[in-house]
Amino acid sequence: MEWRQNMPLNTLIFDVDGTLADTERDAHRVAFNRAFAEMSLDFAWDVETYGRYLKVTGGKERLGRFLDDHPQYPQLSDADIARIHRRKTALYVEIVQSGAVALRPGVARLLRAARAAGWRLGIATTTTPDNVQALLASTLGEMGESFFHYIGAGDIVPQKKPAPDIYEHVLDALGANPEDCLALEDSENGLRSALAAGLTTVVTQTDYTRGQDFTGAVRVLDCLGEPDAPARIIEGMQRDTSVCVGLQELQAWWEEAHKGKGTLRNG
Ligand code: XBP
Ligand code: MG
Repeated sequence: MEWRQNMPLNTLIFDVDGTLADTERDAHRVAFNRAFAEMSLDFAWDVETYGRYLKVTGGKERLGRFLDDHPQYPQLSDADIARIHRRKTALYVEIVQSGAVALRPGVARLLRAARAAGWRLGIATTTTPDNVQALLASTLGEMGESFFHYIGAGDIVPQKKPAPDIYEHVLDALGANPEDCLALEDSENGLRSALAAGLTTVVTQTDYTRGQDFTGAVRVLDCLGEPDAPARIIEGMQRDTSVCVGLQELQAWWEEAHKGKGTLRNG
């Protein structure tokens, strides 16, 4: 489309877990284990086990898969899993409200810059809406949610990441064309979801997602960085250079991707 060619990037869509904040190991995992203990379930997830089950997106789905793989434990109905998961959500919210979870480096800076520049902001996440609300309030203040024009979360779509559903849903709600947007993700499942929805994607990896296949991302970084503690580009053009990711960098990478340059290829 000719008219689109000179249109700048104007919309960012953020993943939550792993991208806005490093929530999995010390918040979600801990909340699951507390719920399991309260319900007298005879198992707990250590850091390594939880990391393996992160390939299953969605807390209820994750627990279901774990039980499928461990027939020695009592098999729970979907209703039981949903009940345990509701309790896990309440415990997660308590952890977040205690102030135990911070935004990753550069996230608040980038959100503020995007807002000041009039860009649209969205969230596309697999996690439960209550979790997102609690995280935004505890890290950005009571008005945290107002940074975002639309928040798409959890069971609002039939298929979780790596299916494109949640990104397609958020694009639809924002009335945005994928070509005008950029997604920020931390995981292979998230990247697959964003790419399948047609989005240029930047990955900020975590300890849990390091080493995953990020083919198709326009850049993979260790974080977004701050002026006094820049991020490192791990994969993609300018590899091994330091950068503090701002709107200019995102704009330049997005343009590269649109010109068919810059995205990681297999091998
Ligand atoms: C991460 C997930 C979620 C969380 C747990 O979502 O897959 O399942 O691990 O949250 P994303 P729930 O990276 O898309 O933010 O227990 O509420 O599912
Ligand atoms: Mg994630």
